[in-house]
Amino acid sequence: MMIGRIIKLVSNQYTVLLEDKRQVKALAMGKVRLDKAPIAGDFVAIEELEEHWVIQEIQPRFNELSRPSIANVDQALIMMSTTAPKFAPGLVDRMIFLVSLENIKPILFVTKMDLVSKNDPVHDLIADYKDAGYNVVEFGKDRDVPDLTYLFKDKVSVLTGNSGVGKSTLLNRIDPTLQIRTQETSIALGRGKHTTTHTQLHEIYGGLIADTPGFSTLDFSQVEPLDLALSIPDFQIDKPCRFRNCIHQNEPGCAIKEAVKQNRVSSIRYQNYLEVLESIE
Ligand SMILES: Nc1nc2c(ncn2[C@@H]2O[C@H](COP(=O)(O)OP(=O)(O)OP(=O)(O)O)[C@@H](O)[C@H]2O)c(=O)[nH]1
Ligand SMILES: [Mg+2]
Ligand SMILES: [Zn+2]
Repeated sequence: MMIGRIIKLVSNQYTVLLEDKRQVKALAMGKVRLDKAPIAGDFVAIEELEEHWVIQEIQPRFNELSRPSIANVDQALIMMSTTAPKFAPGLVDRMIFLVSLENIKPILFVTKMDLVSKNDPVHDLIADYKDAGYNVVEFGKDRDVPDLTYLFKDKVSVLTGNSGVGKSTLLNRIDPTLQIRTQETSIALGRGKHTTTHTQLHEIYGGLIADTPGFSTLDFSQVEPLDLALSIPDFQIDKPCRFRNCIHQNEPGCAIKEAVKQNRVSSIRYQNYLEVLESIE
C-alpha cells in the first residue's frame, strides 16, 4: 500500500501523484466511493492489483471546499481583474470569508493591470486590501510574471475567481507546457464562458495549484455567524470587544465597529460582512 494525492479526476478515473513523484491512474473501490467519494487534493492509500491501481482508503481531510470539491488546501489565490470583468470587492470579500472559514489563507491576485490608467479608482480598492494586511500580487499582459516560488513551494493552492478574470492565462504564462484552455481558445471552439470545467492540480513552483471553474455558490446559509467573525483575518485585532461572542453587529462595546470608524478596519469589508450576516439570518 502506498500513499498518494489525487490531482485529477475525470468521471471515475483518478490521477494520483505518488510520493516517488510518479503519476498513476486509479479507480476507487466501491466501499470507498459509497462512504464519501474521493475528491481532488485527497490523500489516499493506493495499491496495485493485477496491473490496476486501486484506491483503498481516503485519509482524513484537514479542510474541504465544495463546488468545486477540493480537499487539504493551504491557501487560496483569489483572482479578480481590474476590469472586464469589473473589480468587485463584494465578491473578493465573500471568497475571503469562504476560505477563511476553512482555515485557508487568502492571497489576492489582481489581473489586467495593463487595462487601467494610473488614476483609476480600482487602485484605491486594491490598496484597501494591502492596508488590511492581505498579500496582493498584481499581474498584467504588459509585465513579466514575478517568481512566485516563495508563495507556492510545498503548498497546495486553489486558484479561484469568476469566469474571465484570467486564471488559466496566468497558469499558462507561468508554465507554457500546461497549455490550459483559455477563453480565446474556447471562443475559437465555439464555447462561451467557464472554459475551465473541472478541477485539476498542477505542479508549479514546487507546489500544487488547482485551476478551478470558480466557486459556483458563495453560500453562507450553513455558517455560524461567530465562526465567520472569528475567521476573517482583518477582524483579528488586539483590542477585544466587550463581549467575547460579539459578532460585531449591534453589540455595545464592539471594538470592530470602533476600528471601522477610525479607519483601522476596512469599512468596505465590514459592510460586506454585515451583508453576509443578513443573508445568514
Ligand atoms: N489585457 C489582459 N487580458 C488578460 C489578462 N489576463 C487574462 N486576460 C484575458 O482574459 C480572458 C479570459 O482569460 P482566461 O484565462 O480564459 O480566464 P479564466 O479565469 O480561466 O476563465 P474561466 O476558465 O472561464 O473561469 C482571455 O481573453 C485572456 O487573454 C491580463 O493580465 N491582461
Ligand atoms: Mg479557465
Ligand atoms: Zn465586536
